[in-house]
Amino acid sequence: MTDIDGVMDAAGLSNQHVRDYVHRYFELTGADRIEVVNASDDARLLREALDAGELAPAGEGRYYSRSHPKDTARSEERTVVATSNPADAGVYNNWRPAAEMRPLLEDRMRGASAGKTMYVVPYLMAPPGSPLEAFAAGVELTDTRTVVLHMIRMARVGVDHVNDLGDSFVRAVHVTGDLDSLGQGTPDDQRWFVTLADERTILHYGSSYGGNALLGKIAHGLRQATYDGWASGDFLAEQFLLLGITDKQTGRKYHVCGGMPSASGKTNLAMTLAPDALGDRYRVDFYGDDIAWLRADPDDGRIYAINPEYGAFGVAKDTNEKTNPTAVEAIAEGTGTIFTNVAYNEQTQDVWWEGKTKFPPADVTGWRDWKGELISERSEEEKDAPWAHPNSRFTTTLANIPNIAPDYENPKGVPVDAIIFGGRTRDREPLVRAVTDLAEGVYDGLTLGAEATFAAEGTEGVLRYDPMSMRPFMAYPEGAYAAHWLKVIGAATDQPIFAHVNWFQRDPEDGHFLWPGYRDNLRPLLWLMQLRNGEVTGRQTPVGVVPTPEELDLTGMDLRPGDLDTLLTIDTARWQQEMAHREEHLAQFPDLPEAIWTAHRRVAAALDDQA
Ligand code: OXD
Ligand code: MN
Repeated sequence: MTDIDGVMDAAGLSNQHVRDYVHRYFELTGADRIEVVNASDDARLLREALDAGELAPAGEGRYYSRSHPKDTARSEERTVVATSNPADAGVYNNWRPAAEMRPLLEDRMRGASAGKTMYVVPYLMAPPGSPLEAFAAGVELTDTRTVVLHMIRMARVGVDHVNDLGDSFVRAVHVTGDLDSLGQGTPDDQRWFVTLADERTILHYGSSYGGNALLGKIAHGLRQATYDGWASGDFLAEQFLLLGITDKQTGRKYHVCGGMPSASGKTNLAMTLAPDALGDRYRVDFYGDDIAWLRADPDDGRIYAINPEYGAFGVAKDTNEKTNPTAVEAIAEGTGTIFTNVAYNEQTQDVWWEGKTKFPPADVTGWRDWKGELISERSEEEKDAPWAHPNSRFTTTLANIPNIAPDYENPKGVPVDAIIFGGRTRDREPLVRAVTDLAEGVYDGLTLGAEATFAAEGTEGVLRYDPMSMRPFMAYPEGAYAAHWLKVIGAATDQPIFAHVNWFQRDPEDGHFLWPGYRDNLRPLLWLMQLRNGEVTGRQTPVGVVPTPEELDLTGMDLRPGDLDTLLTIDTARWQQEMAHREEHLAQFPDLPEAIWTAHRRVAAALDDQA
């Protein structure tokens, strides 16, 4: 018999509610052993994982892991938000009754950790002392050691975060299951990833990868938190980046947060630096690349944001010196980074992914792809297959990011000057358009989307809408979500400005990107700050305020003649088409606040006037 209480005593885990919860799931899952984890256990757990072959060394102080090949990504179709109130059903949250899902998950989990250790991981998803701390604590129970190592990088981990909390922590249970035989992606799929939002309980079964398994991140930091933010009326939890810009000349500091659907450059923007030509004047600080929690502060009437995470779980693909130099430094040797599902060379302990360098290593000796197959033994048909999985990742703590903001742990968070949305659109969306009205800003977020890139994703040129980039994390109905946005931001007397950005416009003739992107993306943000300060006026269009060509600081840039004009032009006819799609998209959401429809109609009428 495992002496569970003895282990918890020895670890100083004194919260009786946590202890009862651990007992219950230890018995249910049938684990053999139990261990309570603190961040200081990292070095020992790394050694154990290396000895067990769960990790391989990837140079000094870096590690490599492979997931099961059937377990490489989030699985939206198996992800459910369950509560006891059918009125919580939305369009995107795959709502199911809690009374149905809890027994279903507990059945799957029963005995499924036999022979394994149950790791008890107490964590905090906020800087300690944050006004939102009450929503941030959780205890993950997991039967996979590499999940623990990821949690130590992605969240603040230790018993002190939960000992004094009574019952107010999120119960987050992760059971891996037998990944060989879960019928992933078949009609007999056994996996379920469930957030029992009104019970503040997360039950995930059938994966050991990413957000399916690191429950502090997406399941708690987004799904549970967005529900808590709504239920409490206190805050918003969004899949947002957060960065700071300091004007060294004036000493002013600005903060920008915002959402972008996947593959729209969010991580690169979050970690960006100022372009060389503007580096003497501006410094960019990193706060977060994936999640922000926002609240109105009664003291100064501003919106404050925190990044609840402690690390970055970044997509490796295309990360290199040009696209993201700060990430390259943050995952260098000595950083404790864990790479998952990239290519690995067991002889040199090197890692590689598509886009790390222009071409893969010429000498393929020792290289294995993400599935562990030797590149040198690939057949003719396999020879062009990617070496790394497109969703391969690096996991590193925030402190490794070279331009981490000095005040990133400030419990209060930072005041937000602008909220931006940005998709990947080849035409129509200008480089930047500012929206100064709250309802119109929320409307813009609700109609955010990315172009369908493959036929399988939809019709070419039609957006796959991804409201606020939260489509996979919505936890309650979209109408209520919009109303909650209006309420939280509306409570601020000094509100952020909204803007829509697009780095991906292409020339209709030859397809070249009109804007170089990457570090130059700071320039439209600087213009936005000037607009907010009243230093520029821009040009009013039916869809917002766009810069005049003279207002953008293009020092050191070499844009092709004519490209800037196109970047700042509103194509009224294309916008009118888009308005019809938007109407259909928004009509799915019953109870959308009238203010959102009014904003939609106002934009539509302004476009019609211009046509
Ligand atoms: C995601 C992530 O899946 O950030 O969105 O991991
Ligand atoms: Mn994300």
